[in-house]
Amino acid sequence: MRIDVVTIFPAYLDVLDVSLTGRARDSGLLDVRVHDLRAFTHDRHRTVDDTPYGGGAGMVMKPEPWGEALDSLVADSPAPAHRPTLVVPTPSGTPFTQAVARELAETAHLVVACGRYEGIDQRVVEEAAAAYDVRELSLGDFVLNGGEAAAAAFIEAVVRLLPGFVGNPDSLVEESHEEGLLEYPVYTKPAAWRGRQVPGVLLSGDHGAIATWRHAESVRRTVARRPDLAHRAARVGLGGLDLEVRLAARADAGELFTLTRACWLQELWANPGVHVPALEESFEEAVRGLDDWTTFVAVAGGRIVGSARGRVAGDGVGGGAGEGDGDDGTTWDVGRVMVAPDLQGRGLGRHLLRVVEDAAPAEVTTYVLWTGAKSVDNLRMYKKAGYRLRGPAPGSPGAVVLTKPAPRRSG
Ligand code: 6GU
Repeated sequence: MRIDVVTIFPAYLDVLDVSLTGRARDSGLLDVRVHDLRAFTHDRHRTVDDTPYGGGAGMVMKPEPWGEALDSLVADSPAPAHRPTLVVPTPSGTPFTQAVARELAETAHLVVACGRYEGIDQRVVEEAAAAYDVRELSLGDFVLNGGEAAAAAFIEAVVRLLPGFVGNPDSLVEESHEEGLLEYPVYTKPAAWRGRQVPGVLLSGDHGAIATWRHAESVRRTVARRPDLAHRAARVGLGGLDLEVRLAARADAGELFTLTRACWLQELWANPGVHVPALEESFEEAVRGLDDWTTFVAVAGGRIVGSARGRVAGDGVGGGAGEGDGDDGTTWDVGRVMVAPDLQGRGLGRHLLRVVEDAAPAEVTTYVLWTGAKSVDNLRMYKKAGYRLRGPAPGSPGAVVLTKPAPRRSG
């Protein structure tokens, strides 16, 4: 792969000579050339900027040196049959993601145009589109003084994906963002350090248990740190349904409210006389519930067809579900495991239950939920999922409390 970087600070890109990028250069996998934009000026002061039309603060990079620089790099392209890709780092660009890095790693010739000041005259980008695939890309929601640091980051992310670059290709697959989840925490020897133990499951030699633990940790981290990523949750196929399970957003409140009514009215119809507190909930309370609980929804065919929610006992008004549930963070209240009446019996409730259990924080030792004492189908499903009857639900005649030990996640 050939990468040309154009900048007014060529020395800034000296970092590309060291570390892994440097090794890729030495091995011939990568040919990086850094060019000084001022070499494409013709005035005595080697001017690259001027005042903005329309007024405003700062200076704008002039189009002429950029035009000449980009023309010369097209003419010198190592793969003239293909359009090179022009990357323009800018805080107003589209987000640079692992998916973008993978696309860029497929191209034979990348040119990176590092702007300084308030940016580059927009006509440069428009004009370049005749010869280049142009990508205006941002590193994130913050502002750098120029594109050089971003260019170094883009290049490192792309180059490590080149075939033959990293010794162990597995280490590329399992990383943060490759599956839309953050990476699980990692540990090495010693097993005990300053009184801190490596999570026991990692020492067990049980590869299935280790994989389960790591996936649960990834989900938990993603939900806690990057709810925006958790929204893009996994697609699952269940009983012929093409489903997406994701975190609920406030915009889901109305549909979720309706689903709750549909499910609980059905329950009432099947078990006349059962007390169903969820039917008395106002829409306002339902919206507040979205703030107080970690709520997941299952979407199929554009409609919300199921949900489940969880929270640490004592986090919200009303506290834990059962007697003796402390507010010490070790109990995860599970609630509202619901499946649209027409889609019950396909394992969707069981799946949602697993998703919401997996979202519990590491300190949780017990899952707790309530259901109607006469809700036979619910009781069967919960028992199959490992829940055991603990007794009548305090203050709610006709309801029972079920608990299940959470898998050990640390210590
Ligand atoms: Cl790509 N460039 C600049 N100048 N600032 C940024 C950025 C890029 N990404 C985030 N901030």
